[in-house]
Amino acid sequence: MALTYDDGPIPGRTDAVLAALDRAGVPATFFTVGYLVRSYPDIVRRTVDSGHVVANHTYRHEILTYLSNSGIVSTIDRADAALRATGVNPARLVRPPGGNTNSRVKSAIEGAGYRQVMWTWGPLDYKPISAWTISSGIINHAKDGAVFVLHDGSGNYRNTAAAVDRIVSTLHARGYCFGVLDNQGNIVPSGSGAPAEPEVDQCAPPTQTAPDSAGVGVVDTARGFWYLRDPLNVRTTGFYYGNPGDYPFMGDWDGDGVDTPGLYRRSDGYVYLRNSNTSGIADVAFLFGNPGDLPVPGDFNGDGFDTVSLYRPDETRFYIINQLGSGGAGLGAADYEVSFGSPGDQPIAGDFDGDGVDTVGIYRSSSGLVSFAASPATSFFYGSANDYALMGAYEGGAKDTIGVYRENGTMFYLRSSNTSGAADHEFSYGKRGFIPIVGYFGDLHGTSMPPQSDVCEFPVAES
Ligand SMILES: [Ca+2]
Ligand SMILES: [Ca+2]
Ligand SMILES: [Ca+2]
Repeated sequence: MALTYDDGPIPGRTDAVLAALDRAGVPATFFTVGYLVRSYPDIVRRTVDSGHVVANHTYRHEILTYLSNSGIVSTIDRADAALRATGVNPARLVRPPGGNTNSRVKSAIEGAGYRQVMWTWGPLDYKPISAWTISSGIINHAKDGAVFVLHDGSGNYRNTAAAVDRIVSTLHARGYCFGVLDNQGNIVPSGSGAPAEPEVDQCAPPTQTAPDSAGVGVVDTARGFWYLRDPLNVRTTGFYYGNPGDYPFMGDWDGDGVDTPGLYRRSDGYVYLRNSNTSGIADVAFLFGNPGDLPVPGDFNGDGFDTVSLYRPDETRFYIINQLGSGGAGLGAADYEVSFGSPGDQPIAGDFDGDGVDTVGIYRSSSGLVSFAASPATSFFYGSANDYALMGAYEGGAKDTIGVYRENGTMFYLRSSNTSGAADHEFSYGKRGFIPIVGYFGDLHGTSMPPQSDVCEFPVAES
C-alpha cells in the first residue's frame, strides 16, 4: 500500500508528518505544490533524504479542468522545475488538485511526459477530524495496492501526523507493507522508486564512504527488477535490467571496482552485461556457450576485470575464459578447463585464498557441501538443502567466503570464514521467487532508507 500526502511543503506541518513517518519507519509519497517548494526547499530535500518520494501537485494548486492544455503543461513544468531546483529528482507523477480531472486533462498530463495519479481512498483528513477517525478509515479500507490520499499541508496536520502510528502498527500486524510510487505509479519499496534517470547524481544524498565489504541483492526475475543493499542496509537502490526469466549475476566488467549486473538469456543464448547499477541497456553482449551451460563470473587471471566463464553440468567441467565476448560474437576459447563436481552441483567461484585470483568450486545443496577445486583445495559443509550459494567478502578483506540464501524465509546466512559453523551475519531480504546476488556495489546512489524502515516482505506491484 502507499500513503500519499498532498499540499505541502509547509514548515511545521510537513515536519510533523515526516517525524511521524520516521518513527513508524515507513516511506510515503508527497505531492508538493510548486510555489511552496520554492519557499521551503530544505523540507523537500529532507523529505527525499528520509527515503520518501516527492512528486507534482502543480505550481499553485490550480484546478486543472479550468486550464487550457498549455496552461496545464505550464503549471506542471513549473512545479517540476521548482522541485529539481532543490536538488532532488522528483517522480514524474502528477496528482490533479482536488482530484479534478477529465480525459483532456489526463491526456495533457501524459503528453507532457508525466503520469496522472489518483487514489483509491482518502479520509478527508483536511477537515477537523480526529486521528482515530483518520486511522480507522484507512485501516478499514486497507487492501493490497491501495493508495491513500492524506494532507500534510492542511490545518488538521496534527491529527494527520498522529494517525500514522496506529495506521502502520495495525496494518503491519495484518501483513501489509508500505511503499512509495515509482514513475509508473506502481507501489515499490523505498529506494527503488522514482529516481531512475541517468543524471541521478544531482539528487545523491550527502557523500558517504562506500562500505568496503560485499553487499547483497535480490532480483525479481519475473519483472527484471534488481534490488541492491549495502552491507549495513543503510543505502539501497533498485532498477530495471533485463527481461523476465533472465538469469542474473554480478561482476566488475570494466575494472572500476564496482560490481554491476550481468544476465544470461536462455532464449537467445546471449550474455548481456551492464556497467552501472541503473536501468538501461547492455554495454556488452555476446553469445554464451551451449544450452544448459551456467555462467560463472570471476577474475580468473587477477587482472582486475571479471569475465564470464562457464560450467557445463553434463560434463561437470568448468571452461575458464579470461576475455569477454563482444559485438555479439561468441566467447573465445577456454584458457583452461577444470573437471570438478557432480551433476546437479552449483558452480561457485571466488578468491578463497586472497591472492587476487578467483578459482572455482561447487556447492552441493542436497548436503550443504562446499568444495573448492584449488587455492586451497578444501571441503566443508554449510547451509542446508536447497540453499543457494553466494561467495563474497562479507567483512571486507581479500578473501571470499561462503554465504547461502534460503528461499524459505528469504534469509541470507553469511559466513566470515570458509569453515563449517553458524552464520556470522543473517537477515531476511527479498521475496520468494527472487534470485539472490552478491557484489561490491560501491556507494549506492539510490534513495537512502533508514535502518528501521519497512522491512516486511514487499508485495510485487502489478504492472
Ligand atoms: Ca565495474
Ligand atoms: Ca580477469
Ligand atoms: Ca585465489
